[in-house]
This record gives sequence, structure tokens and C-alpha cells, in this order.
Amino acid sequence: MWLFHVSLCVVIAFASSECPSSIFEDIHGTCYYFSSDRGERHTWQEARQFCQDIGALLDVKVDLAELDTEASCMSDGLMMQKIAGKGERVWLGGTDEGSEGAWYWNSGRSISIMDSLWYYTEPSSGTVQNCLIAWVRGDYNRAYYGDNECSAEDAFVCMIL
Ligand SMILES: [Ca+2]
Repeated sequence: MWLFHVSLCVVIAFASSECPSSIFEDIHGTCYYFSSDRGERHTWQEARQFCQDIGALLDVKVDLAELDTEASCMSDGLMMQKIAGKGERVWLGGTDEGSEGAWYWNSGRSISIMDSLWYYTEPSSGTVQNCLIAWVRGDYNRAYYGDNECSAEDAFVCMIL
């Protein structure tokens, strides 16, 4: 099963075409928009709307970035490295707003609390913080998941889904 998943991942990653606009950065066939490059910061909901508006303009489906999708499995690691390199806290497309402690990507897939991308003290703030961020924690300039208040104004990453 694992082998099947990996090979499917490679097929999809190589089948992807170039990004439809130069505002996107192509990472192994997946297209990302890093708001840090333009100094844009919004609340989580506003950031999500911003991504969707870009998608409407380009006639493609864009939303806040998610990980562990079949199309992004080749690019997830490098994307997190880029987030770390840009040095800003960024919104990703996940929330536990619907049910405290049950995290979901906007596309509906669940985000396991066992995922090693969570920093070891995160998520940390219960019902006060319900939106998913990625930011650099610890000593090695690595970006991890954390929770943050959805009303905070942070940078964000969009992705063509
Ligand atoms: Ca929460």
C-alpha cells in the first residue's frame, strides 16, 4: 500500500504542468504563492479569501496551502523549508474551529495530532487558537505546525489544489 502511494505520488508530480502565473512558485510541479515575498499579512479567513480570489482571476482552484495531498507529496518538505527561509509565521489551510482538537485541512482531510510537523508543545491554546500556522521553532531553523488565533494578521501560503 505504501509503495502504491509513493508511485502514484511520483506519477502525479511529474504529470503536473507549469504554474499559470509568475506570482506562483513551482516546487516539483505544485504551485505556491508566498505572501511573504510581497509583505502581505491577513487574518486566516482574509488570507483564505485572498487565495481564492487569485484562483477566480486565473480560473484555477486556489486555497491556503495544505500538506500531504497526493499532488504535493514531492513538495511538502521543500515548501516547509521555504517557509523557514522566509522567516515569517504563515497561515496554512487547516483549522480545528469546528470541533476543538480535531484538526482538518480545508479540503476535508484530517490533520493527525501525531503528525511530526507539529512542534512538540503545539497545538497549545485550546479554543483560543483554532487556525493552523507554520513557523520556525527550536534551534535549527525548521518550520513546524502550531495553532494561532485566527484573527491574527500573518503572512500566508496559497497553493493551486
Ligand atoms: Ca483550537
